Amino acid sequence: MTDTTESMTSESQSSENLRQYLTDNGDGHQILSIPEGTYKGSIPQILYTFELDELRLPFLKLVSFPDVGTELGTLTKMKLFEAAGNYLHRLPLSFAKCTQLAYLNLEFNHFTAIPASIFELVNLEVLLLGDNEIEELPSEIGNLVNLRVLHLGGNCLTDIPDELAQCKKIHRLNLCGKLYPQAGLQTVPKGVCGQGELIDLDLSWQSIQKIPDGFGSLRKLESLNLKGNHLVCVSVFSQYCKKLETMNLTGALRHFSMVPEAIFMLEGLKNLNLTGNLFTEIPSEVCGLKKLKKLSIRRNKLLILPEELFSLEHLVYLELDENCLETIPDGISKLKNLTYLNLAQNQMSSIHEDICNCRSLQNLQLSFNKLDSIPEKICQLGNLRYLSLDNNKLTEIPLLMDRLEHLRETGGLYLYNNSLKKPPQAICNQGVIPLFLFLKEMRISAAKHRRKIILIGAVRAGKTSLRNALFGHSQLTAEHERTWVLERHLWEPESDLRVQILDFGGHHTYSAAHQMFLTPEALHLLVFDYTKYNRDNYDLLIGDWLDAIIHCAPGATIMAVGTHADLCSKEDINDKTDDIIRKMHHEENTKLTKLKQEIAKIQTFDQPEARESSGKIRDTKMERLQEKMTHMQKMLNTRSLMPQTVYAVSCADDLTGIEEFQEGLISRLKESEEKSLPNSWHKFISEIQNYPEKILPWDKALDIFTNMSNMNQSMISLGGSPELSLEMVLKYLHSTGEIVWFPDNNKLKNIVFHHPETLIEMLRTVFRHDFEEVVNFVEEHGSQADLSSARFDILKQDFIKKGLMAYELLKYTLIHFELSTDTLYTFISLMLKFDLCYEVQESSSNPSLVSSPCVLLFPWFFPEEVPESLKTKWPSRTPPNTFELRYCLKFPNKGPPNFFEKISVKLQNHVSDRINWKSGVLARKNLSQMLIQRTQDENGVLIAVSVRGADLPELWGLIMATRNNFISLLQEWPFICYKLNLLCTHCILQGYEDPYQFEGEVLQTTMPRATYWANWCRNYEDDLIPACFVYRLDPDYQDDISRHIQAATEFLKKSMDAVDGPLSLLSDTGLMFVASQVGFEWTQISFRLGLTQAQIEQIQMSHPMQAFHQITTALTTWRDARDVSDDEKISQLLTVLESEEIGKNELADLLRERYDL
Ligand SMILES: Nc1nc2c(ncn2[C@@H]2O[C@H](COP(=O)(O)OP(=O)(O)OP(=O)(O)O)[C@@H](O)[C@H]2O)c(=O)[nH]1
Ligand SMILES: [Mg+2]
Repeated sequence: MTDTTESMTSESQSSENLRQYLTDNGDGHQILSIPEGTYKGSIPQILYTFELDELRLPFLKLVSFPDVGTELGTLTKMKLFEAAGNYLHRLPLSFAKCTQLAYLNLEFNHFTAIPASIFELVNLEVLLLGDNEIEELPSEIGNLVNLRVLHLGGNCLTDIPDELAQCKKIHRLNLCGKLYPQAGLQTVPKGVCGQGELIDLDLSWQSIQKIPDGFGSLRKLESLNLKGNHLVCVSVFSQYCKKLETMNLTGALRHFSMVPEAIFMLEGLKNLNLTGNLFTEIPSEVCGLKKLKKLSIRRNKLLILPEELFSLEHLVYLELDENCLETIPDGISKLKNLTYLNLAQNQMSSIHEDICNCRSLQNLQLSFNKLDSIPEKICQLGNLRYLSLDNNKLTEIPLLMDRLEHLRETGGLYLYNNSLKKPPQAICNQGVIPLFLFLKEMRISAAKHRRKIILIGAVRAGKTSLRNALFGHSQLTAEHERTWVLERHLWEPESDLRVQILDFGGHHTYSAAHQMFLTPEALHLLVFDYTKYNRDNYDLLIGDWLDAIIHCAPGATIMAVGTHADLCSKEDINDKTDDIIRKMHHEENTKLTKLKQEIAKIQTFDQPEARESSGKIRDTKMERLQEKMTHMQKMLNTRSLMPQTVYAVSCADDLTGIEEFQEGLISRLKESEEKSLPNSWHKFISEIQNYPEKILPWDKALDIFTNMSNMNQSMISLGGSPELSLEMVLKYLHSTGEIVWFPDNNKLKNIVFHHPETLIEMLRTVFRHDFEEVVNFVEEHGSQADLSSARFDILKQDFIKKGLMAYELLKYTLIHFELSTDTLYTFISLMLKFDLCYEVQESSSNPSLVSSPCVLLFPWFFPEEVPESLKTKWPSRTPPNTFELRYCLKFPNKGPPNFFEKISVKLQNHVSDRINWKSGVLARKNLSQMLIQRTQDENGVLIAVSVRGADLPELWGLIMATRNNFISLLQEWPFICYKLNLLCTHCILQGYEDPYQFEGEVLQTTMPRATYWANWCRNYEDDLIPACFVYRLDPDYQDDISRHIQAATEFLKKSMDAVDGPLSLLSDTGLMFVASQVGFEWTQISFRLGLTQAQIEQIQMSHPMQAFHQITTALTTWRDARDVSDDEKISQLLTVLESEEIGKNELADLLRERYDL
């Protein structure tokens, strides 16, 4: 290879090497950017043949440019040249040919003078020459009239030529001096003062003492750095620099002992750095800096801080380290936006608790002080990511420190070089994670107060948001986030207070499950939404929930909390609060009075005189009364005190009222006696919590209890025997919410929910609104539950549509819990105990369930719609030869919670063949039928119970059984207002619209002797009615029962006969009979009878889809509108029926025969 070819090859190779750094930004703009350190000292000459827009050659140790020779070749077309961090000290003259150059960066090189060629580059906009050794700025700088950014900082300039003022476009100018030797500018040069467009000026590390008047031209200045100067006068700033936002005066004010006031007049200032001066105090005028975000006063001699400092509400960053502060004044919590606070290296021996309210703090530096303690509440600073407390004199730290979750993530907790004993310094030195584990353990054993809080109230009341607020942060739940059954959270507001919070979902379907968890020992927070409250919905939002608490947890502590205070005016809140308190107390007083009256009433009954006349019946009655009285006396003795106040809070960002509420809450929680846990009990909790199964059988719990190695004998025999001692322990743990255990009977006692979440999860699995979508068949689980896919589908439909849950489906649904058969049955017993469901004894009406070992009915899942078959199974008129008895229970408001569902449950004992829907049950006993329906209107809730059949004693039996169920259920709510009426059977059988209503007491009274007929119906006093329509027919007490039945049968016959007279064709029943015989041709008939088309359409619209109703209405409308004699009406009807178009001759004949026409 010849020399030439060799050199050609190496040329093309180096060209290739260079080209790999070439990029084209798409629009033909060529950029060559050689990475730092790629070439050392020189670049291949081939570079000068490139045509580039941008050339970047940073930190390549270049000594000269171009490398060899003086020409730049085609490079002269470049617009940007950057060669920072090389060893350049000159540029070739030919550089002046780069006339298109707009950006030139030669920082960190070795220039001692600015190359002359640069002054020819009149298109330069950015010239960066910082950190060279330039000593002079020639007057030619004035040629560069397009300059916008000029950086000459870090050189050794002693003067700036006036010509600089010709560069009128400069907005960033850096003329900072060198730290060593301290340099040159004694004043702000004229050339600088003339820069009217200047926004950012750096004059740091010069020797400026005075600011000249000319400075006033810098009206656009936003940032000024005067660090390291020796100012003696600063008044001029506030006069001119109205736009100043950032000012650095580090070390520049050492001639002042106090921060000069003029600075505080810079109202627009956002960043101020006063570090490294000798200030001993900050004047109160600091409050003038209203927009300040960042303030650094490090390394001064500050002794105290003015309170006014804390009025700077925008402050985010505050550096006060390396001063002589001994304390910080009250009020720092006003700095709501503060994220960084540095107080390290001061003289503080304590810190004000108020700091714990600076909730935004992320970084708090307190090292190198003399702190011997820190406030417990520091643990509220939930946003803290760094907390340095090292090199102090701490002996203990708050036990709740681990609540500062972010410290766990960052590891940013510094505690070394203290004298820590609790926890030991050695543990603290291990790092955040081991320390936090240690703290948690320590707390569990040290907690003196263990309580359960129950958050209860209507759906969307704000319970979950309130819980979040208690945990120290506003976190409003989203619109769709509903609590599902319930959630449990551990809340430790103070280290010796351990609170389990149960947050209930307010949805109706879940409320049935609540009673499992309400206990008298718990503190109940009744939550409602102030914006939703009005005078008419007291019961819905408050009253009903109070009743539920008082019912399930008599004597419990109750506090009332209204949320959404941020959306209400003060007056509104006050008005509503007054109303609520008044109603709560009024209702409670009424109940108390009623209770006392009832007790007094029973006591008079109980007098010896009253006893004397007693027979057998009376004895039973007395017994019942006694029972009732005991119950009522117990109620009287265990009243919960009604809240005296309502806490109005906002859980939104402002968290108004939360602190006050929290204080009130904590003090209520601590009111109960201290219950610290004996060490061995604490060990027991840990042991059972480690038990790996989901449910802990009693036997196993007993095993653990008796075999604990360090359980001392006295503890085991505390209650007399290990079993009794264990019961004591478990009961206690249940009351604190740590476990769930129902010792009421031997069956339930068998399972301990050592993780209450398991029970919650199990309930959730069954009580889910999305059961249909979520629970699907999986072969593997199916075989474990003995369930085929086809059968699964059937059972699932039964559950979704009818609320019937077969044992196999329940087992399948709960398969993940791996429950033993016994445990599953115990869980069923538990649900039965709390009326969450009931067992269907006889499933013959549903052949698909016949083979199931047990079938449960969940009234909460009954279908909403009234079944289609009701109309035929229970026609609105009592059928012929049938008796009907009916009574109604009216509640002026809603009635007790879940009352209808419970009634539905109890009904199971008396009837079979049920059809259920949400507001009704149709059932059968032998040949008697029963219908119970719930309706609700503005007057309240009405529950109507009707029975139909031919066997009057059986009908009375059903009436009395259900009525007794009602009454015994209602005993649980002795204050509930209700009215029970028996409806007049005579009116019902006659089809009268508004049957007469007898007082409910008639059901308790025995029949007057030998009275078979009487005129007791006040609506029809002329009518004699059978006595057994009003008084119950009780075979036990009626020796002449057959005569009563005879009277009733006679009545039935008579009323049937009464129908069959000529005129009775025109009665409602008569016309109903006609209607039953007429079909779609009814409109024709009506038309011929004289009804207009409009009337017919109106009737159709008023009774859509109800043909029978439509026809009957049409016929009665005809009857009532015609002003002719009844005979004429009858004859008109017959004529129409027999007309050619209608041709209902057979019907006409039938009517003639039946009504004797
Ligand atoms: N503005 C405002 N909104 C709130 C406040 N408290 C709750 N909310 C909102 O009200 C709605 C209901 O709040 P939740 O906390 O979920 O209510 P809940 O009682 O837990 O509801 P359930 O769990 O469904 O019974 C949510 O949209 C919240 O964001 C409050 O104090 N102020
Ligand atoms: Mg909730």
